[in-house]
Amino acid sequence: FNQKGINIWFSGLSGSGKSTLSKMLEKHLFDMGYKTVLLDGDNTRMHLNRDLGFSLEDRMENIRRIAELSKLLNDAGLITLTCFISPTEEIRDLAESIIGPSNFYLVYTNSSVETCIQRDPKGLYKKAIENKIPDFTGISSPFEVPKNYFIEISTELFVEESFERLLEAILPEIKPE
Ligand code: GGZ
Repeated sequence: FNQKGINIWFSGLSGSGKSTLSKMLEKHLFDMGYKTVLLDGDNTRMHLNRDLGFSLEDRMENIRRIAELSKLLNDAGLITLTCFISPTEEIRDLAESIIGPSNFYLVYTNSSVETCIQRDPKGLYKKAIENKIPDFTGISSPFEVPKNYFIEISTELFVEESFERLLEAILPEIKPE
């Protein structure tokens, strides 16, 4: 069927649930027959963006490339799910302007820094607090809360509940014409 190639852009702190939610959503859409691509730091910072670090300048370039890639995939009719901290308004505005406002759905995964520190699945917050990782978002590098978004998901709730809310919001947007 003729699907709309849109982008679902997850923004939030490390450990705020971007990957968990986006993977659940991708699986659900795939099972419904949609063609999707999931992009995150794990599959892009090692390769396409391996020359980039975590200064605000490098994050901006990281997001610029991801948004350009998403745009190409969206134009080919694919639904992209992109999971990047994308910590500032300027960075998110850049992504939106490249992808195009009508195809850009910002999902803000909202967890407090305290909750993320408690979860800390990779031990990165601990290292950042000990000054072993510089420019760490939420500790030594800023995260600006998005002013505008398609949906805000508080990931302090149960994950199933968060996912159901997200799905309910997204499905009407991607219904084939
Ligand atoms: C933030 C960092 C940093 C620093 C390494 N700050 O939880 P993770 O490990 O798997 O996800 C984080 C990922 C963030 O990369 P993004 O490309 O999403 O960032 S941005 O959108 O701001 O460009 C984290 C890991 O990389 N990581 N060092 N200093 N996260």
